[in-house]
Amino acid sequence: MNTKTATAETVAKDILPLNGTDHIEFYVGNAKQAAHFYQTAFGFKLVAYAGPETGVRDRASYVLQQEKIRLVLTTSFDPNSEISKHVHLHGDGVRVLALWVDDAEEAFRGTVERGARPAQGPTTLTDEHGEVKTASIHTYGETIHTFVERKNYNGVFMPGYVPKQSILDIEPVGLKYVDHCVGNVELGRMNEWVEFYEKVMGFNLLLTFDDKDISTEYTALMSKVVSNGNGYIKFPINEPAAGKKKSQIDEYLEFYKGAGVQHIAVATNDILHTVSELRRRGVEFLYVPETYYDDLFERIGKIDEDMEDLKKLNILVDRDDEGYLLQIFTKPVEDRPTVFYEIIQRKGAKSFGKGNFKALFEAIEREQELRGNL
Ligand code: TYF
Ligand code: FE
Repeated sequence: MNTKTATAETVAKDILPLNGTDHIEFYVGNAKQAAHFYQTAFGFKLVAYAGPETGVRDRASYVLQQEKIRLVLTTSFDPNSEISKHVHLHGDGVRVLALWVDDAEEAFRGTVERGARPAQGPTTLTDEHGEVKTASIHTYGETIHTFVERKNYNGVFMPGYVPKQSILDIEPVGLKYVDHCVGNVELGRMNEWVEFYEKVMGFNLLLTFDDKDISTEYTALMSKVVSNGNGYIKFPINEPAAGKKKSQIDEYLEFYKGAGVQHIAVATNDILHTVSELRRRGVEFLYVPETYYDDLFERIGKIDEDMEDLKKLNILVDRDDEGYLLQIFTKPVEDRPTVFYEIIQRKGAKSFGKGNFKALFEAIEREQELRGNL
């Protein structure tokens, strides 16, 4: 009875109500070319633009959308800007994980009061389509969270952006929404950031993976997954663990020059279709040996998909108490071994594919080895 009361109280006072991921902004060296890649390879549509033609003198931003997923690609013309410094240090990478809220001012006030380091105070942007309020706080590395309140806004993205359409007519690949975003943090700092999400953001610890769960013969990592009140936002946080050789997390930290976003998992309702389209369009995926499929049926039992189709596309499967999931991981989408994507289809499962960690991490290690980083 006590637990029930406690649960009801916890649900009743979600200290930071979030409606979902608003957008993810990358700072990049060449936004025009990156926008082309996300259109032709990943099936996103160009929907909005800001730059010199719209009165913005020092930068260009392209907004890409597929269903609920919105990516913003920003480049700077000023070598001394924060954007250019970010790109100089990290290469192309995620600067903003923007969260959709009903009250940006309150989200900012509350999180700062609970210990968040402010990045930008509440700002109101207006144009003929209405009003958007934003405010930002720092998280791990140089990554920030921007709270976006867009109550009555009916423009294409935000004030300051104009609608802009793809030149090419490209079919989407079936990507639906952001399932989770993973951060890599420095050795020994995972718990600090888990605490930040718990205390400052009101998130709950969902899952813990220690080095025994996920160490391969060579490398190891630790991971904790935090999630907000309604579960729409899930942030796994990884830190390197001592292994026999350099962890994949160490490799990321070395090349990203610090903590940052490691992978963005995007959901689909039809992973067979999505992955065959992505492959046809040139997206490269990690390779898992065919032996992975030898005992798959014994491990996960009966599933809707044809085993041969999964094997052909190299899609991984895992089961938990509630159902199963299908997932696959791209190679890094930059020259540095930093950010990559996960394509995930959930069929009841709420977990993250623990049963695939060994096969997955060995696949990553083969790539590390080719890069001379193992
Ligand atoms: O998000 C997750 O937890 C899974 C597993 O470097 C994972 O996608 C964890 C670490 C990693 C790659 C995948
Ligand atoms: Fe993941």
